[in-house]
Amino acid sequence: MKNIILLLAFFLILTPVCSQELVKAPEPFGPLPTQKQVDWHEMELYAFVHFSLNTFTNKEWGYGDESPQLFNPTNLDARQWARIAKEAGMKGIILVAKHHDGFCLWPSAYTERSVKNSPWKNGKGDVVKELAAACKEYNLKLGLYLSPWDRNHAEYGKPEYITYFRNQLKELLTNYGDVFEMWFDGANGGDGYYGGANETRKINTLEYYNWDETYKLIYKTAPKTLVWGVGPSEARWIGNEEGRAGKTNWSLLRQKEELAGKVHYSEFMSGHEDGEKWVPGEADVSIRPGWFYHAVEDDKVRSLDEMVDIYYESIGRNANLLLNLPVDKRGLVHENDETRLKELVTVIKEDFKTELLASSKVTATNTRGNSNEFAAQNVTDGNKDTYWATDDNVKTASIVFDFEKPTAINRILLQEYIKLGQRVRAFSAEAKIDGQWKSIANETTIGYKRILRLDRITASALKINITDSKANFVISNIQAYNAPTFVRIPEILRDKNGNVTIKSQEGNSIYYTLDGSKPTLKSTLYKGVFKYNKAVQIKAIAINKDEKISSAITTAKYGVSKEKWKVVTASGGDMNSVNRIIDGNPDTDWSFRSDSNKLSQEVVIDMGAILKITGFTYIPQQVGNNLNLISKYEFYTSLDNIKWILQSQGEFSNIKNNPIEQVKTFSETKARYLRFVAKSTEEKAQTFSIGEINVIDK
Ligand code: FUL
Repeated sequence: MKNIILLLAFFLILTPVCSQELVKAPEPFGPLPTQKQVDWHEMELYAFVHFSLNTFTNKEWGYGDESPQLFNPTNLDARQWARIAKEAGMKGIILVAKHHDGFCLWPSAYTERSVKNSPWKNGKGDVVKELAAACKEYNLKLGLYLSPWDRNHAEYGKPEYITYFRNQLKELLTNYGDVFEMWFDGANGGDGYYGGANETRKINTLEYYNWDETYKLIYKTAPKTLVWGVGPSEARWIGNEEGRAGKTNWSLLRQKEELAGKVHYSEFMSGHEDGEKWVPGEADVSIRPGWFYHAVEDDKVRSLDEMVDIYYESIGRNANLLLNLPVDKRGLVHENDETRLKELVTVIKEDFKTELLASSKVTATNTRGNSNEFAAQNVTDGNKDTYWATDDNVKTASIVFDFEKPTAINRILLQEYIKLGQRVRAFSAEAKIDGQWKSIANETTIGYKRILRLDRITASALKINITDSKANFVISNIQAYNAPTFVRIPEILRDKNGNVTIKSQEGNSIYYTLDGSKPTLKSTLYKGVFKYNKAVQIKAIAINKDEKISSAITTAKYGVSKEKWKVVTASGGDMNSVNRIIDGNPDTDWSFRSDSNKLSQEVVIDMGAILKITGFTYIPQQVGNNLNLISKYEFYTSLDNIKWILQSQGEFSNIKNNPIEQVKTFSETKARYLRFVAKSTEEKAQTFSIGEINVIDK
């Protein structure tokens, strides 16, 4: 008997050991993430804070000559920023410690251009230190942005500046605890103050900074820091400032080619399937049009619809989301931004409230060595370290989730086990509806995380087919949800003549108000285009009658309509289409070519009546590839088209990366004629374009 027990014990111990030895884990495939990068992927969402002299000068890019005396927040509270980030489920905050104008938010030992020469806390303050403490208190990670381009520094462009830059890096990486991400922006070289030289300095980004050396210094000083942006970085820009990744998104990049200047940034949205290095995408976007706070944007915080789309098109497409919350002159995140962020979080929480696959019966057409260790059930066990894997060379397979009863679904979430590489090239989804399999999605990459937003279907089973993969594949997680119906906000458009159109998804009813009050079911029902050519604030909601739910509110503010506006003269271009710049539709544009001898080009507009105005806006071309953006401008007004007063001049900063409506304000003035002069273009090209010109007349 004793022998039998011993024998049994022997088999019991040996059996699992043997089966483990029989079925080996899949071999890693292709470039792999480092543990630092895996941890970074898992952060998913974190905040960006742009706050500097620009906040006080109302600029997006400072020229470099602004006085540090202007930096004077009345109520700076980094704990408020941290609280808001934490409550939104963010995992960290990246602070712009130095932007392109060279002003430092910490009292750097290497320059006088910092908080120490500002009135804030009598020059004794340190914003980086306050944020580091707040992050610690709220259990958030701290990241820092140090602009390589410095429009103030006298030696920018010379080797001495590189020493200065590296000294500052060392300060930031040694004095404030761990820095999870170091952010190096790509804007480099151009005109600036440069210690009083007031000139244009061009540099070759890849050569000038000697990034290899700079990176060595970073890793020696702070090995836990992940470096983003220019140089041989560990994470890449997503190629736009709208927070959107490509549907196909590889975490790989041909970085060698990129460093040789052979990769266009538009390729960053999708990465490179054959990239030799793991360089995942980070989607950055501001919750408002600009990166820095501008009071005129208080009512231009991105709509909830847009924020939800951004979430799904960044985190839902294998990218991290770096969401900017500009800090205002008080030193606080504005209430409107906080409200919108809370609304976003509420929607996302509701969307992912109840997971539906964990209780289903899971089967797969192939399981690596038929082993439990790699079984299909691992994708629903809630453990990120277990996975479903297929046999070597099995690059296509299906996994089926059978429900106990028909289940409504409109979201599917998938994750590859990225520690072994990113492999899946294509997958599809099918739902069993009334006994028939019906295709509901055909997609490409998965990566760390992919989320599909689908029309709601009610199915007795769900099937995911991996239809193309670089190698056998390794899936760690598959989930499904039934998110509440999201009624999209209506779109309000008003043309030149004051004709208002309000659009919504099919089947919804629209209600609107014209007096600034909140629209409800009792407000006016929209029945079709109506004319309203006076200054007005239109608010509208869409209501889904079947489900009795409404959208968020759309607000559109207009001055007097452009009914009487005419383009009087333009110095070039097609005069037949010039009215596109005043047709109320930013998506239609007009462009004109300048001849090489004449760099300034202008348009003169007659508003048909004298108006009191406090500013103008330029909407660049919105549709197309080469947007022919204007970078420097002058704006004049006149009562008689003879005597002109210069009201505003300067640059449209950052217009290339963020081609949004450019708002320029000035003191109230009476005007009938407007003269907009384009002094230069972003690409130094000869072609200029304008989507729309507006005035601020309220
Ligand atoms: C850009 C910069 O030029 C902007 O000012 C901003 O900091 C943004 C995040 O990156 O390229």
